[in-house]
Amino acid sequence: MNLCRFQTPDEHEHVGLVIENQVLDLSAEGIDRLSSLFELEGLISVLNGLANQNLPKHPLEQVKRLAPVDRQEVWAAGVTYMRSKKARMEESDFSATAYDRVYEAPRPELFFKAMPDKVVATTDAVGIWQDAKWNVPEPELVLILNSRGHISGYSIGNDMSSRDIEGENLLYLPQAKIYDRSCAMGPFIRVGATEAEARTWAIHIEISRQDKKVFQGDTAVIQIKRSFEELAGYLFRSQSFPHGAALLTGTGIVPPNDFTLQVGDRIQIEISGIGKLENSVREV
Ligand code: DO4
Ligand code: MG
Repeated sequence: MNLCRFQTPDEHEHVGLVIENQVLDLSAEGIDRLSSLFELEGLISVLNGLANQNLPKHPLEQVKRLAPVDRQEVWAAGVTYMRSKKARMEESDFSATAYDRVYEAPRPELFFKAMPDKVVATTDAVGIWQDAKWNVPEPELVLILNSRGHISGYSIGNDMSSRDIEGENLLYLPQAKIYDRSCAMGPFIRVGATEAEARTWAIHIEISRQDKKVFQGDTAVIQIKRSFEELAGYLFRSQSFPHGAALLTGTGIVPPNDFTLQVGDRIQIEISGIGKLENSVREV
């Protein structure tokens, strides 16, 4: 089952349950926040009940999709795939040992990424820093966590990164990672899948420039070194999230070192159990 946030022409925000090519408007039942929905016990049976009611429907293609977070802080894990560790060790000489160590250490790398209203939805543009020379998308599985730290669902995220800023000095990581339009998420939140099922999913990215493919890459969720519980457990250790949190789980796809995004590029990220997140690129 897939949930989404969407906007109607009157600019009101709604919560929707996606059934085939239709969005069932849950706001008609007084459900106007995804974060509140994830606090419910027995979410799947609640959604099954709602699916059988005669709620207003909209064709999926005709609604403006919003990022599927409303009050959740967005965090990210890093260096959770061998590919990410190797790429980071290459981009920076004096930070190389930090990446090597964190990959093996009990404590994962976790960093703050975005407030929910700064997250870009599918079909909107992600941004590249105006003074960065080496910019890449990071296609990542997102864990949607409720206030108790339980996984309520999964989404697709893009942890946009400026590799030259990050590589120059590890202390610049927040600038390489946090700026306008540096995080995209969507198109849905997939609910009802177990961690074991999510670990069978494939991740695929394609980047095109003037309708020509300039990069494609693949990885598999099973390659993530740490369990989801371990990542979520560290995030919720000594920190509370009254509205829940979204946690990007790290990238396993890094384009070759001579690749950088350009304004106008199109990025498509697909995760087999969820769908496709599509964004263009603009300068910010
Ligand atoms: O340590 C830098 C960031 C790592 C990251 O974002 C990733 O591995 O996905
Ligand atoms: Mg990342």
